[in-house]
Amino acid sequence: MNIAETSAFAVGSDGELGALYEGLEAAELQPLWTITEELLTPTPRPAAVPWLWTFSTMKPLAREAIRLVPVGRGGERRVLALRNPGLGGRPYAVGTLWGALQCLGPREVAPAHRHTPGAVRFVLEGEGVWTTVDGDACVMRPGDLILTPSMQWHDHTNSGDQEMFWFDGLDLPMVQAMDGVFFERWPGPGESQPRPAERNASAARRVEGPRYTDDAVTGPLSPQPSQLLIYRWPETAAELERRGRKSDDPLVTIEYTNPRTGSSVLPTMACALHRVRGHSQAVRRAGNAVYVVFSGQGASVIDGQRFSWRPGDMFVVPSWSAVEHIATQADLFVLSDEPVLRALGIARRQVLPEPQQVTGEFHRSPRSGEGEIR
Ligand code: 1HN
Repeated sequence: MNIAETSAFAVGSDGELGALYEGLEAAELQPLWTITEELLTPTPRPAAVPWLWTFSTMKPLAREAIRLVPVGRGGERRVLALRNPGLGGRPYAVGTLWGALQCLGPREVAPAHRHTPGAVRFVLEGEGVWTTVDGDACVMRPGDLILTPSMQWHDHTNSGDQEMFWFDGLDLPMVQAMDGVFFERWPGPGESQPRPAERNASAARRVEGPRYTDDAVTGPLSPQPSQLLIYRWPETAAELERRGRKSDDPLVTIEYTNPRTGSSVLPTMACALHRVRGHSQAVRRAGNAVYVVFSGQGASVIDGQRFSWRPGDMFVVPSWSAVEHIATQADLFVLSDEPVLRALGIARRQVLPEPQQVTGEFHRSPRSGEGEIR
């Protein structure tokens, strides 16, 4: 350690200071005045970078994985994780959220397990799969949102002859950061939960309260996940239509809610749907988000870079990045960690007065596999 640099205000002799720093070093103590990394940044500086994964790249690879790699005990799931290039090889979409494309081939079953991280699934393509969540077989169709709250047993069964593709979002990086990961395999008999007599029980059960709200939920923060596990696309679409007719905003947003509490669907993660029909205002938010394009073509400008997208594409907006969306008509599913920021009392949003200057186009070169800005 360079004593001259660290002792600008020090009053002791070099010998005394040297002994102090040696003592601190030996005691595994680090004085704050020698920490060069900026700890208190004026605004968030996420390590994750804005990024986009196209469905046209992911789907053929997923199909090859279906052909070549069986799903079963060990891997447990056939999942292609969105690995943000800013995160040093960790398999996370952004610092706090896992995002992935999961697929199952005809007649495949992904075995039952449970874990402390909670999950959501947003279905992209195919039919014939149901996810059994604590004994409730939730049938999955495109546009549906299915919840797998923390520590509920879950397995996926493809009973049909189609391949099926869906987006998985988990709070795994957050739970990992809290050193709170627990995981258990289904003890049997069999690898999956018994086939339930009843299907979609959570949706059939009468649950009072609205299933959607405008962006964002203002209800009480709730540690309870939603007991409703399925939010069907036709209901979501009807809600978007209804709210869209009442406003001429280029962006219609609804947040899926826990009908019993009015809070986010899971304690750690919020799910929303953006209907883009024009050019939305640029906004920043504290907290990270993963976007999944459900329908339509368009583009998002993230911190000045333009990301063009089509159905099935997935992209990320790291904390405090400015984002605006442009489309004639498109539906974007959005997963965020905002409930945690709200619980901590540190949620923030800022609407920018002007659209951003576009300084580059995000382009992932298929040959080198490198993302580049053109
Ligand atoms: C998991 O359990 C699933 O159940 C998907 O489908 C993705 C990623 C990390 C850890 C557990 C699933 C997962 C996961």
